[in-house]
Parts: sequence; C-alpha cells; structure tokens
Amino acid sequence: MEKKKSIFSYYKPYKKIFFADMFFAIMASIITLVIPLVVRYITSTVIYYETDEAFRVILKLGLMMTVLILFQCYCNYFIANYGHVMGAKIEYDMRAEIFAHYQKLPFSFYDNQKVGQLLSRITSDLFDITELLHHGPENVVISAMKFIGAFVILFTISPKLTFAAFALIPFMFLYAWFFNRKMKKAFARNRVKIADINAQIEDNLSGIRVVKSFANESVEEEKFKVGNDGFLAAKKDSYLYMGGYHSGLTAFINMITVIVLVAGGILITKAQVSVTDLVTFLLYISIMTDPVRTMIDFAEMFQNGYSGYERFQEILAIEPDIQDSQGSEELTDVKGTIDFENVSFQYEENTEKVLSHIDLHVDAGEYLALVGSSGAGKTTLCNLIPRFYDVTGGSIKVDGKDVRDLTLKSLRDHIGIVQQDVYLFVGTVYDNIAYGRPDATREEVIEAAKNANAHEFIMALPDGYDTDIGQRGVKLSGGQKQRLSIARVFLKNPPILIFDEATSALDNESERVVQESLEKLAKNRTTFVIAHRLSTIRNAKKILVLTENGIEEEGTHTELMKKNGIYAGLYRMQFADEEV
Ligand code: DGT
Ligand code: MG
Repeated sequence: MEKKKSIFSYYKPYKKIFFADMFFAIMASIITLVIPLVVRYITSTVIYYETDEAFRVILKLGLMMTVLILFQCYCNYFIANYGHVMGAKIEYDMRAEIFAHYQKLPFSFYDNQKVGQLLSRITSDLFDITELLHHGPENVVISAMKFIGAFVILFTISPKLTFAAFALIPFMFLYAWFFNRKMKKAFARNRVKIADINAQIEDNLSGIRVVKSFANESVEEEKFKVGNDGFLAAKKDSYLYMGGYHSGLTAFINMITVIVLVAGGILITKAQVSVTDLVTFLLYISIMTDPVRTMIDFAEMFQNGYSGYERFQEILAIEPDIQDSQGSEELTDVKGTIDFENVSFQYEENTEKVLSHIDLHVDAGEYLALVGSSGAGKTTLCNLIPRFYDVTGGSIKVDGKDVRDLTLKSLRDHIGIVQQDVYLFVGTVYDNIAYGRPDATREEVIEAAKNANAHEFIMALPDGYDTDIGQRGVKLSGGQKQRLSIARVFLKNPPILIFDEATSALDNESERVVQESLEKLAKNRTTFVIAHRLSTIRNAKKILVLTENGIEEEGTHTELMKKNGIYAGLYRMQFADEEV
C-alpha cells in the first residue's frame, strides 16, 4: 500500500473547482475593498461637480456599484455552492477510501476496536477535515486580502489615523485567541460528554430487554442522570466562554470605532484629515476586523481538521496483515483435502497458545466432528482454515497448497461457514439468504431454505420471504435465525463446509430435519462439524476430541466408546442427562 498521502493530494481531481473557488474568493474581497473607495470618490470629488454633471456621474457610479455587487453576489454564490460541493466530493472520496480499507482489515484488528470510534472516523472526523480543506484556503486568502488591502488603502490616506485604527487590533487578537481557545476546549468537552451519553443510550437500548427483565429502569435512569448532569455542566462552561467571546469582540469593534472617531475628530480640527477621510475609515472598520475573527476560527479549524486527518491516515496506514501474498494463486477445482501440519496459534503476542502442535489430515469429502470442552479452541481451529487469522506456527494446506499462497477471495469462496454467533443483516429474509450467492435465482433461494428446514416458518411470516427481519433479525427466534444462516450456506454450496454449533438452538425435531439435510449437503464435501450435543455427530466418520493438550482422541463413535476415554466420559454424561 502507498505511504502516507499528503492532504493536498485530495484536491487533485478538483483542481479546476479549487482554483475557480480561489479566484472568486479574491474577486469578492477586491469588491469589498473597492466599494468604500467609490463612496470616498463621491464624497470627496463628485459632490463638488456641477449639479447636472454630478448627477450623471453619481448615477453612473451607482450603476457600476450595482454591477460589482451583482458580480460579488455570484462570487459568494460560487464559493458557497461549488466550494462546498468540492468539499463534499473530497469527503466522498475519503469516506469511500476508509470504508474500503475497513473491509480489508482482518478479524484481529476488530478484536481490539470499538465500533463507535471507527464510526466517528467516518463521520465527524471526515466532516472536520473537509471543512478545513474547503474553507481553509479560501478563508486565508480572503482574510489576508481584506486585512492587508484595508491597511494599505488606509495608510495612503492617513498614516496617523491608520495607527489609531489598528492600535487595538493586537489586543483584540489576543482576546479572541484566549476566549476562542477556552470556548473550543469547552465545546470539545461537550462532544466527549455527548459521545458518552450516546454510548450509554446505545448500550441501554440494545440491552433494554435485560433492563426490563431485572426491572432495573430506575437504576438505568440514575446512571443516565450522571451522564446527563455532566453534559449540562460542560454546556454551561462553554456558554460562559462563548458569551465572553462574542460580547468582547463586539465591544472591541465598537471601541475601534470610538477611537477612530476621537482621533479623526482631533485630526480634523488640526486640518490633518478631511471629513471624507474619516468616513472612509469608518467604512473600513468592519473590513479590517472581520479577518481577526476569521483567522482565529481558521486556527481552530486547522487544529481539528488536521488532527482528524492524522487519525484518518493512522487507520489507512494499518496494513491488513492478512492479505494476498505476492504471486498467490487462485484456488480452483477444489477437492477438499485439508492438512494441519504442526499448527500452533495464539491470538495475541504474550498470551497463552490456544492451539499447539496440531497435526491433522482430512481426506476430501470426509465428515469430521470436533468435540471438546468450552474454550478448548474448536472455533479457533476452524477460523484458521479460511485465514480469518493466520497460524503462528506450522501451516495449513488445502489440496496440498498452503492457504497463505492462495488468494483470499478464491479460498473463502470455496468454504462455507455457519458461525457460532449468527449475524443477519438489516433487510428481508430473502436478502439474507441470497447473501450466500447474490446472483442466485428465487427458486434456488427457496430450495436452499427448504433444505435448511426454514421454508415452512418463512411462509408463515406476514410477508413470507419478503418479511423484514429487523435489526440483526430481532423479529426471529434463535432457531429461526440459525436456519437462515444455514440456508445461506446451502445456497453458497461450497466444497468445504464448517458448521460451528450450527444446530445448537434447534429443538430435537428441527435438529433432526436440519441434520438430515446437512448430511445430504455434506456428501462429497469436506465437512467440519462442531457440536456439544454428541448425539448429532454419532454418524461422523471421524471424531476428534480437542483439549488444552491438543487432539487427544481420534476415531469413530464406536471406537471411541470402546476406548473408554474422554469422549466416552462426555457421552455417558450427556446420555445420563437425557435419561433424567
Ligand atoms: P465453545 O464455543 O465455548 O465450545 O469454545 P471453543 O472451543 O470454540 O473455543 P474458542 O476457539 O472460541 O476459544 C478458545 C480460546 O481462545 C478461549 O480461551 C478464548 C480465546 N479466544 C477466542 N476468541 C478470541 C479472540 O478473538 N481474541 C482473543 N485474544 N482470544 C480469543
Ligand atoms: Mg466455539
């Protein structure tokens, strides 16, 4: 992947709009500077013309100013419309880039991240960045033009009065800088507080069923009050500084007016400036004080935008550690033999190994069951085959080829997994099954649902296959969700299958039906089945017993029962449970 991109590179596709934006910004500020000069020309020169002549000239000037103002209006319109659109387009590009990057990052990345924070990278951080990218250059140009322009024009009229007019500017700047910083810090605290509140609300609403089952509504309200109080306190703080900032700046501007009036008045009495000069100065006051405010805002915008950009780059700089290696080949014509050769695995450095020295050969088309106590590493072992994680020692081979030498897409296209925690997307039943193979026909989708013993319950839903299942499938039962996720894999129809507790949420009757279709589907496919209910795997050709020490027992049900070891113990225990 390319190294850190410069922030300017995002302007590249929009160079034309960018320069047009700058051009119109310059034009708009020039017109702002020119209008008072026209006024000055009228009050100093034109009014002394002959009446008719003066009338003509004033009308002409009025017309010219109207044209200028119309043009300025267009300039401002261009900046506000196309400038913002450019910002939005840059935001679009950046958002697409970071979203695509999220898709590439491996499981291990997401294990240690909070979804809320990753979300804010895409939303609020990007907004800050594009505000800076769009308004930043334009604000700098406009402010510099106005400030310097006003200074130069006034200085040529009267250096003394210019000094008086600009005397307060440094103090105004310091004052604005101080209050703005305080204010923005307070606003930043607000954002943190509101983020806390949002997180709390999200947590509460997702767990609302638990809250109610414990009748803990008042406890939740108490917890919420703490966050809500914190937010109120932070807001009060920010309004304190906001009040100081705005009222102070207005006072400064008014004070500058007073100073100009006083100094101008004195200079008029000494005949060093004219009334026209004084009027001109008064007209320029807002033009020269505006940039102070704008530049202070810009400093703030720059800070937010740039730190947002750095966070954005931080994410983009994370190389997905699981990606296609150089010269990786496509997996085609899959037979389905799988070999674990001395495989070891740990999730993170300096943690205990979850798997160590696993050796395992699975023939193509073999039906293999994995049993073992909770936490033994069954799910982990299966996750290594499609490279959700890479082994930390040894290697895994599919059809004799190391999985790390195959393209991820072709590898995963040939493996179907029903995961232990079912995840369904927002949408309809149909969409969720079709996710297994987006180009499938409706008949194929229904066929898959029938095989997963889901067709009947789907038809009983209000809109059948087009029923909306709610967020994460809340409108379905646990077993119904599981059957949809099985149907999804039936539809995908891959040569290698992994069922991780796929039927654990089903009643005996549905389990038997799904089990039958599973076994039908498993014919001629390499299949891994993880099951706690040992009755479901009695037919497996090979049963592996996984413990902390690795694979401790291996054989068919009959062999393992005869051996009278761990498996036999587990089996008898369940059998005894079922007797009761
Ligand atoms: P189960 O589903 O309860 O029957 O248990 P298994 O056998 O499927 O266990 P498994 O593979 O999910 O977990 C094995 C160990 O690895 C267990 O001590 C928890 C740990 N583990 C699982 N997933 C992660 C993970 O994403 N990150 C870290 N650091 N550890 C994990
Ligand atoms: Mg598991």
